[in-house]
Amino acid sequence: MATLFDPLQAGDLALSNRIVMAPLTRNRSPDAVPGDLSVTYYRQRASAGLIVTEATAISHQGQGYADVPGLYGPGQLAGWKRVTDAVHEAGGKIVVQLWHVGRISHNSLQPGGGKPVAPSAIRAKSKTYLVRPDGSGEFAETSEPRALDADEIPGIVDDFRRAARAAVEVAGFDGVEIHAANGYLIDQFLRSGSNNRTDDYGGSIENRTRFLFEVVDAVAGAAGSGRTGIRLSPVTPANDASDPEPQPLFEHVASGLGSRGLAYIHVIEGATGGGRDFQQGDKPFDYAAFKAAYRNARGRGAWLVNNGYDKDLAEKAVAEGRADLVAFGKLFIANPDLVRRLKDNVALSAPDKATFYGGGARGYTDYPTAA
Ligand code: 8OZ
Repeated sequence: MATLFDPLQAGDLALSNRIVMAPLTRNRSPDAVPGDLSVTYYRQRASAGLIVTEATAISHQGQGYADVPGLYGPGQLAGWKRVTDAVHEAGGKIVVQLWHVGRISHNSLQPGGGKPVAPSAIRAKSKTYLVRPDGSGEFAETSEPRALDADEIPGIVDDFRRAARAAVEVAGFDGVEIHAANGYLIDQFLRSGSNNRTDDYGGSIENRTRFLFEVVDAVAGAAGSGRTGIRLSPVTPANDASDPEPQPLFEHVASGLGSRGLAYIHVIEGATGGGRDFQQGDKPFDYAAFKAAYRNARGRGAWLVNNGYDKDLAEKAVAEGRADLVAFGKLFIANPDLVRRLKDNVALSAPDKATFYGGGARGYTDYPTAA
């Protein structure tokens, strides 16, 4: 029977255990460049079987929050290279999460102060995080987006491709994770609540999933399919994501991914950071059927699950074969040596919410490792 502490080959990624550090936005990269503190933070957590970095913008247009990192400028890539070198020296593996926020942004963060872009000009009932000129943080309503012209879409796919290539060739990442979850650009195309297009990218499930598959093919072509994962959140309401019929939509996604040779599929079960049994539409989401759709389409990637897992639930999921890998978020914030603590049943530290977003070393690099 598999345990959390067994190694796993996920595509081209040879992982030393089944415990994954979930992507966690921390807003500590001024000018979108990860600095010394981020080098320390990720190095401290290198015993994870795999680190997925915080969401990282593929372009200036893909930015939606203050002080989140990017992958589109030389300083950003050099900053990340220092992070990947540190993680590799400590024996870890690290992939970067490729992010375009779409409508979850603010004019003040966009090139030329323009409107954020989206499948349709539908404003999200959601907030973003900005930093005031005096350095203090504030949550602000997301701005009204403009609908992308169909002829702008290939350029965004190219931005994903370029970021993926730079991530592995310049920044030294072991691979990339496509952020297709939590109500950001790819998810906005998927769901009818944010996509009322009448062209090839809207309407039918086939059309709403077109952008996702174009991005997957571009990224997998650039980084290598065995070094590419994808994150999905079939029912999350995060960032005003809504669709009354997630089951057929996400089963179509799962079967389309099956033939693409990806390293792993990362699934947020329920409401991101909230209830695991959260539901959209009139039926509970059937995660087993979703996974079966992937396997039936010859998908061989690792199945990575996330959301509210503790040691018990994680051990069960892996032992029963429901999952190959389990991602932990908040527990990794507060426990840099989470793998050892879970293995040896060492008490866990509790994370401090007040220091999740923004600030410096406090609540970021100062959580102790167990004696
Ligand atoms: C929390 C705060 C800001 C962004 C996500 C990238 O939900 C995020 C995020 C989370 O995927």
